Amino acid sequence: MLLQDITPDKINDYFKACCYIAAGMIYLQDNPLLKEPLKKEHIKNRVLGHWGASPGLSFIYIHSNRVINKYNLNSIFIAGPGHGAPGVIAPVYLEGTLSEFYPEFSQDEIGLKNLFKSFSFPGGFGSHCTPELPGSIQEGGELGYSLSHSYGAIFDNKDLIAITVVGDGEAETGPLATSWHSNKFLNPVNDGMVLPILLLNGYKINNPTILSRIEDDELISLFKGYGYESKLIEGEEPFEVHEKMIKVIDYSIERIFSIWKETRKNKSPKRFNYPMIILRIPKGWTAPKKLNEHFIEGYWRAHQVPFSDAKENPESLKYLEEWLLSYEPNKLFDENGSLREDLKELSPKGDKRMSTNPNSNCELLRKDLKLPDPVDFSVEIKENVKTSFENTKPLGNFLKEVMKLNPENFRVFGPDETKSNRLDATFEFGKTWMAKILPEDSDEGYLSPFGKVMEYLSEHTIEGWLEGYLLTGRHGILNTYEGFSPIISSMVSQFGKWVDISTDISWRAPISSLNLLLTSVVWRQDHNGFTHQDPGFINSIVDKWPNVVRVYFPPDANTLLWVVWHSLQTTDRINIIVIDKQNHPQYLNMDEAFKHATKGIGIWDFASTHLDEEPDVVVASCGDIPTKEAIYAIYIIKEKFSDLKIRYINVLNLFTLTQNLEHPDGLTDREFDSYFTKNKPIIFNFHGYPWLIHRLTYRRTNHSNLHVRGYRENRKIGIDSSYLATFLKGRGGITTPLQLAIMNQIDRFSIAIDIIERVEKLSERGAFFKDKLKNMQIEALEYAYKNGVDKELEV
Ligand SMILES: Cc1ncc(C[n+]2csc(CCOP(=O)(O)OP(=O)(O)O)c2C)c(N)n1
Ligand SMILES: [Mg+2]
Repeated sequence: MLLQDITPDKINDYFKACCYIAAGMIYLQDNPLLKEPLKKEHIKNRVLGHWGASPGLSFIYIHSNRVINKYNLNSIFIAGPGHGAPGVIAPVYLEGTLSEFYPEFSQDEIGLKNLFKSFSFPGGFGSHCTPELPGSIQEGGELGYSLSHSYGAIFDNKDLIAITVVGDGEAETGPLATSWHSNKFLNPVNDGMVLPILLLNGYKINNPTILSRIEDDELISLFKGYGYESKLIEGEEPFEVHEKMIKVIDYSIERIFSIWKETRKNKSPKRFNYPMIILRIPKGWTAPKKLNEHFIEGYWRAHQVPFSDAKENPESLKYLEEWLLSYEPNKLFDENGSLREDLKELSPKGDKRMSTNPNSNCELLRKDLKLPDPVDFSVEIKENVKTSFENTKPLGNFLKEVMKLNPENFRVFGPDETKSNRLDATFEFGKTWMAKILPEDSDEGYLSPFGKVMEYLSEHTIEGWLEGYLLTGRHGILNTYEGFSPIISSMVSQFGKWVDISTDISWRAPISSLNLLLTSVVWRQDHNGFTHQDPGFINSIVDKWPNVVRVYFPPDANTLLWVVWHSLQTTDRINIIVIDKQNHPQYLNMDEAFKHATKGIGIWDFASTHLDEEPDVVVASCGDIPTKEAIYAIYIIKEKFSDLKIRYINVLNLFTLTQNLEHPDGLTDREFDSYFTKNKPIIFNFHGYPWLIHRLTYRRTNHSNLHVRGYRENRKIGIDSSYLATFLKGRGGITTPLQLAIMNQIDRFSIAIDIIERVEKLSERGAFFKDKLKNMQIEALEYAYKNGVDKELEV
């Protein structure tokens, strides 16, 4: 078909076909073409779905198809209001993709019937743009991430245009609000483009939206301030809106081309007011205006299912039938239920369809990373335990090399702490920045349109960017302060759900794993204090999808290198890596570190005694700082009680603690018993909240002898009546590292005291020494309060 033949008439017929299918999916289980009068048995037993967003989504999809054909675009479609899935599923079906992926949804009456029935039905399509929907890279279940996902998708993706529908309700969320500024990181020379389309349908579930109730000039000014040249289209009469949309979307695409032309010719990046469309149409457009006294079209009542009682109420059934017939299905589909031939021409063909664009299923695009040898970045362990190093520093050098080897498909993301987290070696490739640059900016790490480290103080936005980057076939790592990682906990959870479902879908290609480095940890918030102490992120993630989640606590710099090296090679996972950035003791050379990282758990000889004998006590730790304290405790104890048989176990892979039936990395009970014994006391020094270790191990044979120390929010439980109570002043403020450890009883003295108390043969014999340990604690605290720093302690 020639482009001039694509008239608003045809577009409107296609739109009607989409609306009919979207409504059919919500209501019908039979009689898909309404060839016979609508009866109650044709209505689903349970009508579910969201009508309100659907027409707007279909409308934008069809107009996107038009410009894909006209300009030969490489585009994907991102539906912010993903709950309007019927509005996306309908055009994806009509362009033939669903039938290719799922033969039961054939292009005929039976296929249509199957599609209608399967929607929001057990085992069928969900009510959002779930991973089962070809072309989707974001479900849109939890609102707020459409724009950050889109920007993530187009960074380093030169020709891609992500057509992104932002719901006007979605736009009220914090994550969406911060993501408009993503354009300050977009370099038109190397990056693709996002075309945001704000779907201003006026309502959320039950309320008007702010953006729909401010004046037009305020709205336009708002987006101008965000760096967009927005064009407002409005109307209720479809033909009129089609005509306006044709003009505005053509303008937007041509503007994108002119930006590309201007900047790419001489590789001269600059910032523009990027095109954006504001589409003010009624919510639930094309539905009946009113039912009895209630408004439907153009009101929040259109959000979900307007005639939800159609099965029981003959009057509603009649209205529903009238509504569905208003789309004239008999004129849109042929006798067999296939879309009219001349309308089929409107959709792009092959991989030009947004539903089969390779970026939305990155098998062909994703390339494994070229990785340097971690050994080249290792710390030399001159003297075990006494060698000290900043744990994350070598990782920075390693990542710098990863960037060098993979300039087009690897990025480092962080809110604003990449330097603070000691990863600033990566700044050699610059920090992405399209806003103003001042001479002094080059002082430490330079800002550049071509930079590869992405820092923006919105944990949500950078997380969204990374997710979008991964979903379109690339790789990355995000570093953040551990204490603020819970900000993105829900987002990571949504991503994990996506990945979990995707791994069950045969046609979905694996994506690179989401790697999160949590550093500046709870135990080292010397100058920030209580507000920066929160190891809770891992609690929110450990209960989820064992096939997806991994949690690593490398004890030192060399193990960290191996953990990251490994994580960057995995797919379809969320790798959480927790380690502090400060100077800490180093334990393992690269060979030992490799073995330890591979096993995930191990007995360390230098910290144990009587290695081939049954131990009197097991001391275990997980996390770099608790490991340091546990090892110091062992050194203190073994010097005093040389006959005591101590086994020290370091847990690097948290999930080794769970049973192998519950997590692929879990130890069998036999292995666990062999490490932790069936009946000896275990003193476990943990990085996070102690209950987590109990939860993971509650079924293990020796659980009743497991005593866990960990972070307790500095609560005084167990301490308030003890000798330490007098020292626990200023809980919310500044603490020295040892003081904080003592307050939570993960310090070397508390662990040594624990050992004495829990080992029967020491409990009485060790009383005097225990007393001395208490004195040492008191001295340490006195020293801290007096001098503001910890006393140098002899190990
Ligand atoms: C973060 C989040 N909060 C609340 C909800 C519940 N919810 C689902 S749809 C919706 C309204 C969305 O309105 P809008 O983005 O304008 O979409 P549309 O009007 O097109 O349906 C809300 C609040 C959600 N899905 N995600
Ligand atoms: Mg809305």
